[in-house]
Amino acid sequence: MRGRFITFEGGEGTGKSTHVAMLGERLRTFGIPTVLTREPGGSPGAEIMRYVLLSGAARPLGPNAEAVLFAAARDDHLNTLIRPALEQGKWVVCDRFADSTRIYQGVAGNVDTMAIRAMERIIVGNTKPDLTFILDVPAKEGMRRADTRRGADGPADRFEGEALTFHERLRDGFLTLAANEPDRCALIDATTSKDEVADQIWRVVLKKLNPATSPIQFDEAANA
Ligand code: T5A
Repeated sequence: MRGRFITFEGGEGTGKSTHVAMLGERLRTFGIPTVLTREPGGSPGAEIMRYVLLSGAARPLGPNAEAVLFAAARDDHLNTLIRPALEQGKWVVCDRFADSTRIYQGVAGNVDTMAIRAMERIIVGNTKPDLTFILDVPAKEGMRRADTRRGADGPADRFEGEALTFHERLRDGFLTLAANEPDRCALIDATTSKDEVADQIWRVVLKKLNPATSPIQFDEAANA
């Protein structure tokens, strides 16, 4: 039986990496083999594309080309890591996935929606997330958190360096996505403490994916 595929989405500094790690730890406590990964990247080939994209080296090529490069990285990641893990019954928790292309390149970068959807059909196909968490904080707060995490001297990457208005468009795009796909997407108020956010996320996982029905042994004792 196929494992479960969970993705985390949202703007910069909303806590995706933090909660991918916290959820992964909780799932493993329950005896569920879990693979934690990220985009862009997650496989050797896609990590090379990550460097090209986040260093800004591809920026002069424009948003259309960047969208194609994100899709190419995703293709490698899906083929070499995500699909094999799901086929083995593992749960895959991924920090960003195809929704980031829809929002960053589509909504904020003005890449044609039909082109983005066509690439998604070809690359993602049926490997759609079972559940997507959209972490929401005001854009200014997200940028403040990302700055703090990076440290005062760390350079901003390709997208962190964009203006506040760009980040506000991203937030609106993610909120619209959550409203349009309520069955798949769970909107999480990520302004509260890490533990409170993690509890909100765990309640949704229990309700929507019920780890007890995982094909892998569910260790109820771990919950005691
Ligand atoms: N991109 C990606 C595209 O444009 N198109 C695509 O298709 C894809 C896949 C990836 C970039 O690529 C773009 C989007 C991105 O710009 P990245 O380095 O992977 O870049 O960075 P991001 O995904 O943006 O993630 P960040 O590292 O900026 O932030 P996170 O992961 O959301 O946040 P996190 O967990 O690192 O937390 C940030 C700080 O806040 C603290 C943490 O401890 C940390 O210090 N924090 C909290 N503080 C207070 N309260 C809480 N509840 C907190 N939760 C976390």
